[in-house]
Amino acid sequence: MNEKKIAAEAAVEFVEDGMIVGLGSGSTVAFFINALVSKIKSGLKITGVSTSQKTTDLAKSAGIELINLNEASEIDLTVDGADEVDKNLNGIKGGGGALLCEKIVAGYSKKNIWIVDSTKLVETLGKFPLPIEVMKFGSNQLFKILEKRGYNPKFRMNHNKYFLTDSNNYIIDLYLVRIDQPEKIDKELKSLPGILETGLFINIADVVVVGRGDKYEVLKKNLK
Ligand code: A5P
Repeated sequence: MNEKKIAAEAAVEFVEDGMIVGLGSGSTVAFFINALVSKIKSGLKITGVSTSQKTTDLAKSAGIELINLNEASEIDLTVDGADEVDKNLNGIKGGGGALLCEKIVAGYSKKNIWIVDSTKLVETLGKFPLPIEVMKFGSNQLFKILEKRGYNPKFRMNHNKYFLTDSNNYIIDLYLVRIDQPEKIDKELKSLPGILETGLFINIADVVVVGRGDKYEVLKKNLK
């Protein structure tokens, strides 16, 4: 069975009538949108807030009503994917390049649920390259600093051109291998001029729904 699909279909049960729902980005969220549409067809009423152009296109073509973040009174729940999740439910996101808007929407959501397949669970974050969204302006200077600090940066490319985010910025992926202190590196990176956001999502997910084989499990923060 497709574990992403299983997790996505399980997460739909967290959506209640009348909610404003943040819609993350990526292939797992695409399954979630499909599952949500089935519920909408059977009478569920929700309004979506998208985190990327791809999700906007998908949700619109599926007939989901969307408003933008500025128009939303509040976001009841955001459902998003992740690239890695550790046992504290901290994660790396941004494999698809949507991390900046994903983090903004998550930050203004009352509850955040991640949907992942079981391969995304890790002991320590960092095997997945850490994406950072950076301003084009001065990005070569920033790159040199990241290299000097041993963070193995690589500009993300798309068909021999710089990959551009929805906000027209660059992504630099950091090949760190392991991140023992996510908070520390997040703080350090954010202090560097030109870094708009990092793909480290710390203390954001309240619940992670993991597809495992043909079942799913629900992980919750210890303290919540
Ligand atoms: C998009 O930029 C990412 O943060 C995605 O949420 C993440 O890469 C998960 O993607 P998949 O669901 O495609 O694995």
